[in-house]
Amino acid sequence: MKKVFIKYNPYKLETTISVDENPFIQKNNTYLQEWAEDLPKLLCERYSDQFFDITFYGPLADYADLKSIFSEYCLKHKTFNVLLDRIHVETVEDKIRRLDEVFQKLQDKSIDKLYTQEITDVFKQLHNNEIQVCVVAPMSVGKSTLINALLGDKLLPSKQESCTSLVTYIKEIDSPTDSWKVHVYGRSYENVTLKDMQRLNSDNSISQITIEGNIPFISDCHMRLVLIDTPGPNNARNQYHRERQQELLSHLSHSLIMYVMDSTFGTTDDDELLRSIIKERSGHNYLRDRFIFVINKMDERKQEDGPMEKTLADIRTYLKSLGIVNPLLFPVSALAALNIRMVQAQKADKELSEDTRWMVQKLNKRSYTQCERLAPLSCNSANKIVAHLKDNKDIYTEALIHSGIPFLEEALKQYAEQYANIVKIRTTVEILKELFQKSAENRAQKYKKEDGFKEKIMSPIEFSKESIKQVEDTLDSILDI
Ligand SMILES: Nc1nc2c(ncn2[C@@H]2O[C@H](COP(=O)(O)OP(=O)(O)OP(=O)(O)O)[C@@H](O)[C@H]2O)c(=O)[nH]1
Ligand SMILES: [Mg+2]
Repeated sequence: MKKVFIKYNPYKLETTISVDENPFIQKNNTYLQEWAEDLPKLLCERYSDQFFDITFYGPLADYADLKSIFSEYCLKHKTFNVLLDRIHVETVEDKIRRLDEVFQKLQDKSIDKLYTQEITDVFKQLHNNEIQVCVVAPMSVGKSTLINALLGDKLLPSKQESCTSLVTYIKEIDSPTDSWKVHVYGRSYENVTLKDMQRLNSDNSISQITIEGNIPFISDCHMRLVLIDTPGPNNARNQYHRERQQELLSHLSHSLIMYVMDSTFGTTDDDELLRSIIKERSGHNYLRDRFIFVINKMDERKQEDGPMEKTLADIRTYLKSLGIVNPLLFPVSALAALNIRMVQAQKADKELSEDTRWMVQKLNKRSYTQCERLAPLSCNSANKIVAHLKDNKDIYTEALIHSGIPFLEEALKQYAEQYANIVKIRTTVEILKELFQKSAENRAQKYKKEDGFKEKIMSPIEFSKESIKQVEDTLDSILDI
């Protein structure tokens, strides 16, 4: 029997595994779930043993996943044996409580007043159970179509040329019906349709709206998903709208960016937009964790484009050059998924039904357009989706699987249920540290300028520096387990 010790810190994305006190695996920058499926096999191969006594030092939710991975392996390999135990670590709730204590401390005004409002905003976001997923891409890559596919409804306007001109927040609410309600500058309208949305989209006086309704794939999650549709860059209607869009992008500190590309990735438009978003987050660690990349329009691939793996590898190299290592890439065909769902919900007219049937046949026939193989999900999750959907056994469901959209939905669900709070805690710590840094610089400058008053202001500065240091140490310890 081998004794295995696994220490996993999801806040710092660090995993250390030792066997009989000798180092075995050290992984950074990935969640445990992304690779732990291979762990039983790795252990058996490396140690030629079938019996492991494992102690896990990490959060309960991750322990539960590890347990199910090992149980499954035991079922398939009858000679494999495992004992599993866990050492308790601070919970998400404990960490949020400690952050609240930091917030209380900050109220004593020893920190620069200049940043008080920003700090209040950061804490508001920490406590809100909304998860914002901001969909960003150059023009016409398929942002609105992708959101429609996730909603299973043609609600957001989309067309071949530049289309979306306002920022739309789509909030998941518990709703007994599948109708949508829109809020525009203090007014609300029920039963909103695509036509209403087209009208709002072409109204020059509006730059932002909120829609509420049932987002089917995530309706049983305790966190509230908010999808944000944005205009492609250069598409915001006028200077005012462009500024609002810029403002939005710079205030997305807590949101996940779902960045959409198509086969033209890396063009000037893409480059500029992505670089500007990355710049907003520069100085933040864990950059990779702030993005999901969606590679759309896979249905348009031709055989001569070569294997999809090659395209994804090229995108990985491109993103690495921008500082995003090991990104999550989901190849999809958003339009096909949307149309299939319209047909399945009997919302498609004759023309759309015919087009969809043709699309479905194409996706089912051409293996080089099929996305499910390359979705970065654990085999377990992927198999569950396929098994669940395949209950239907019709050609539309088969094509829906090939569209890759159900896999992206599962990843968003897992993010909401498992990772969002961790990312929120980590982001709160990072932003607070950044604000303190700025505050310290600000004070140092004041100190220089007011040279003549050195004596007078010396002690408050020293006091403040010390209290900032204390807060920073507490913040660092919150990211430990
Ligand atoms: N073949 C194919 N076409 C798609 C897909 N997704 C979107 N499109 C088409 O691409 C065009 C642009 O789609 P939109 O959803 O309007 O793109 P957008 O990114 O929201 O565009 P803007 O709002 O103008 O920035 C439309 O004609 C869509 O039908 C897809 O998966 N496959
Ligand atoms: Mg759009």
